[in-house]
Amino acid sequence: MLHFSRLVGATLLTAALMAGTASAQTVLRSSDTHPDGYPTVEAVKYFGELVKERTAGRYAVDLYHSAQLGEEKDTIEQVRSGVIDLNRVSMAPFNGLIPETTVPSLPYIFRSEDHMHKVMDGAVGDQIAAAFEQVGLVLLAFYDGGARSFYNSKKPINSVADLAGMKFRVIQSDIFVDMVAALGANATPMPYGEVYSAIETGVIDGAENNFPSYDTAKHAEVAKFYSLDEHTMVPEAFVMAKSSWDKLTPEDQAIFKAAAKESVAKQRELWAAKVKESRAKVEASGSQITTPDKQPFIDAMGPVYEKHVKDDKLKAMVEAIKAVQ
Ligand code: GTR
Repeated sequence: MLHFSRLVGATLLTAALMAGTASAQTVLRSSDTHPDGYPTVEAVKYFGELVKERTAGRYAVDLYHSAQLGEEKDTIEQVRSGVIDLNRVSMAPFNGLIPETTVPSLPYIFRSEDHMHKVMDGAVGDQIAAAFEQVGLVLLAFYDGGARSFYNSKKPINSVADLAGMKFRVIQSDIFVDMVAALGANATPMPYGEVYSAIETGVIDGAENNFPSYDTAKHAEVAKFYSLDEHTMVPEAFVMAKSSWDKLTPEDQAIFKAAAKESVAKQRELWAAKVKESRAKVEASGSQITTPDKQPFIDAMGPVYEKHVKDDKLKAMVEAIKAVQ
């Protein structure tokens, strides 16, 4: 009897505690296409820990990795409409929605990773971040996405001419479609999750991405030829639904901003290590890496700039980026 009442008491106490926690804590759902352990996933988890600690548990982040909430384009709609609170996505799928995101997605716009960091941490980065508000989002952080290069199942690529007539999956952005066309190849935009089987079944010859994606999405298993042409260096975006953001007090908004900023430093560190690790891994498993001369690739990009950098605002942004030393 004594035992029974103790048990009931304990159960009631647990239930009360759980109810207390549930009502006091807002759990924010965040999406990422990458698997657990990927630098962007780990950076958002770190952000969540900081937020939880600094709001004394009033906020927590529940991260759905591996595209559990859908492919990038769909999750962008979900976060815009407030169905999910947070999302970590590439900036390229925003190109059609937010003109300012076009600029950092342009081929060979950045001279180096260091140049990209200086731009995104400076005035142009602030301008791009502010533009996210146009589509109902608050930009919390830009993360590293490294340089994207072509890979394929057919042959080593040593020059622009080697790409002629080949079929590549590209990320869902017109800039990428036009870039591939300017190089004499054909582009098919498709969701990330469909790329592996599209290469395996020969629907496409290859795709383009950084080493960590090429490795963790297992594309290296089906496309052994990786050419380090490094055509783009599109930063990743970590965004929050404006509707969720507006529910935060100004003090909590400051906590979120600071935590996001700290997660950037963490992500950059994790990223640099992951690029090395993934490159070593794919080389060990038989990928053949070629390093074509980049200049002819750069020279072929005129039509892409002409088509996508038309108005004065974007032209000024391109000039401002070039001026950053
Ligand atoms: C990766 C990026 C993902 C996704 C993917 C893709 O580099 O981190 O967010 O955009 O590329 O090509 O779909």
